[in-house]
Amino acid sequence: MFDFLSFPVVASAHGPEIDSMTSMMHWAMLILFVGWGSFFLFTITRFRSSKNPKADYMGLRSHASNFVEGAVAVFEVVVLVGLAFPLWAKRVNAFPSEKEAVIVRVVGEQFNWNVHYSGGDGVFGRTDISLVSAENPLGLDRSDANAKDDITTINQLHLPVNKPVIVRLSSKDVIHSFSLPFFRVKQDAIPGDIFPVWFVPTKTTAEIREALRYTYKLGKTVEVDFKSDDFLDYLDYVTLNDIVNEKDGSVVISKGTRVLPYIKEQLSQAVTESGAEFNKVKLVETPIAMTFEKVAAETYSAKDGSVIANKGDLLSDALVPMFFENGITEVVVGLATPTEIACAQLCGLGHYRMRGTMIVETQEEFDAWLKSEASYLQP
Ligand SMILES: [Cu+2]
Repeated sequence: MFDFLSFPVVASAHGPEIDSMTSMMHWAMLILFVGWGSFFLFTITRFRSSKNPKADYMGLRSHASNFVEGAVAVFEVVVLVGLAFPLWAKRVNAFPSEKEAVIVRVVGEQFNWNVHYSGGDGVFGRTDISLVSAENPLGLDRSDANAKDDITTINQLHLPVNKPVIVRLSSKDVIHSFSLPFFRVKQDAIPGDIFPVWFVPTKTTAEIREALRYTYKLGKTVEVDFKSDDFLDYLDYVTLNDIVNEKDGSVVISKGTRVLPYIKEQLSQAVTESGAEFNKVKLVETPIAMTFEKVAAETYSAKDGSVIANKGDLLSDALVPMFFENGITEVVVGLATPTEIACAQLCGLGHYRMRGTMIVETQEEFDAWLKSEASYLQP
């Protein structure tokens, strides 16, 4: 069932329990589906009009169906009381002690996640709705003694691995939902209320990236003449040589550029402005997913030993000609930010871009990040 449902990598302490619960629920629903489906088929066959031309006003005489219904009800009570309630109670009651946990406030708004750390003193500073502005989205009162060392970010949540986290969740405007798929966390953020959520991340972002590696292949190459060929047929391609205006030798489109509609516009503009003529351009088929928000999962070097991309470097279309020229046609990549905060409530027109970056790192890396953030605070 796990494979069939293709759960994402699990990266929190309570995650496996949620997964087995989800899996069990699917088995239970499958049993109910097959059971009720068979019952339905049985009744429409057994009581079809050709065999029962006249309605029987007495109805059923046996009590078998009562037992079936009773059994289904008992089964559902067992699933709820025996499995679902205890697991849920564990999630909402067994909170870690605040001394051991990292406590962070997260406030959703259209369309950002505002993150608030209490800083060195461990006490959150005063916030006031009248202080909310574009520069101070949390309305933090910096004149309050407890607020002086507080760290706030927009869409940047850093957490240490293997340490309990308590997120105090709220919203400024509409209902959002704080969703961390790898950590099996999802909680609605409701304006005017604060909901605590807790979990223990057990994998770092780097480990999750390592667990999710994708291989992309460069495809066929084609030579295209801008004058006669329609560029829009080549949206999956990247240029392998510059497109040069042959009249004055200027480069209009440099190599390593994805063939997107704006290229056509740029070229047509050059034609109308100066009657430009262009050389033919060689293109290589390159999946968009290969270079979109991806990092190299291995180090790739050119034939002369120089590095094209180090492991962990962000990939771009500009690197594609270098891969191609050095005979690298298969590139293993990782997601640049596999761990994101997603908003799982349709919260408005900009809902799709309500993504926060979440970085789970070692305690040392986390401390270093807090320190570097604190260095921006004015004394
Ligand atoms: Cu939202």
